[in-house]
Amino acid sequence: MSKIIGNSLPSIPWQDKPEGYKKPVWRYQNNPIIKRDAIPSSNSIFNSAVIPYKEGFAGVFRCDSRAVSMDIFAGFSEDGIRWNINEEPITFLGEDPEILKREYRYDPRVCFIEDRYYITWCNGYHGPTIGVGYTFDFKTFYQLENAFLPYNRNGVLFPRKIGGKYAMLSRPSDTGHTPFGDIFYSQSSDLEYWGHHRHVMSSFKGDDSAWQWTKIGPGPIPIETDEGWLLIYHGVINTCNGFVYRVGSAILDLEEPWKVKYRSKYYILGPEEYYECVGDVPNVVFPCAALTDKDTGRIALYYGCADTVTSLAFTTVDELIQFTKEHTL
Ligand code: BMA
Repeated sequence: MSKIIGNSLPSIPWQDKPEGYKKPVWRYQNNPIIKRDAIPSSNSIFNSAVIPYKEGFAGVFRCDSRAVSMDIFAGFSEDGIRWNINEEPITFLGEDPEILKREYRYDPRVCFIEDRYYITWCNGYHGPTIGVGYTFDFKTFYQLENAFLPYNRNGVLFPRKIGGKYAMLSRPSDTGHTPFGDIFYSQSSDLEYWGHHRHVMSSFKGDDSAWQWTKIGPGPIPIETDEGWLLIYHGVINTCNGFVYRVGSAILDLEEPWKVKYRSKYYILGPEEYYECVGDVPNVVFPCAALTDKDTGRIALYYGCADTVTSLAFTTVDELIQFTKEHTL
């Protein structure tokens, strides 16, 4: 039995695995949980992050408007399934107006560290880079310096310091629909200056695991377990019909997370359902958050579908760690 090192969350959204179902991750029956027009201005709501907050849950949602402007919005839920998303985007307070200028914001992650909720996102600053902010209450938000120079996407914090430093995974990119991409690990003493960069893993060039051939990127905040950090990530293959985004799992060393212990050859979730295959960008599943309950080992995974709606899927720490170890590359 593998163990989650973390908090109890008896109110985690949950449905049991359907009888006879063989795969390690199963979908919520009433997907998608957030429709494309859940707020009046939105064209689509996807690639969003949630976290336990007070008696319920809070989240930061990527809502692309009907002008197709990309921004992030706070939202709240009692059960993690039915969400009330603010109709106005997040505005950040901060010391330097240069940093507060908004170009675009997308694909947020939310991570509780020590005493506050940190938000990272893909932030337009003369090209995509990693924006960093924090909040105590999901009402007032403060923005810090961008973590890196452009171009970078998918900044994902670890939920505690490692080796005395804050730690972040990210995926250096280009200005466009990047046709490459590996995951790197960076460290910081103050969440402002990032360095001591380490390579974690590359896309996989080979038909042993071709779904992650073109590029990969970190997904939810890594889950601490007694076997290592359980990393859920996205992997992309380029096809004659464009990119296809799927989800994979890896286990990273607890104290030196740039060392990959196991990495699954098979994807754990791919576009199969109608709402994953059809939308503004077809054939995309893109995970940005996972809730966990240490008592039961349950994991609830939130993922964007076809760049249009948001869905929920379930697994357990046992299922995923066993699957990743059994089918490691
Ligand atoms: C990536 C990001 C994601 C998006 C994906 C598929 O580059 O822009 O937000 O879900 O492409 O379009």
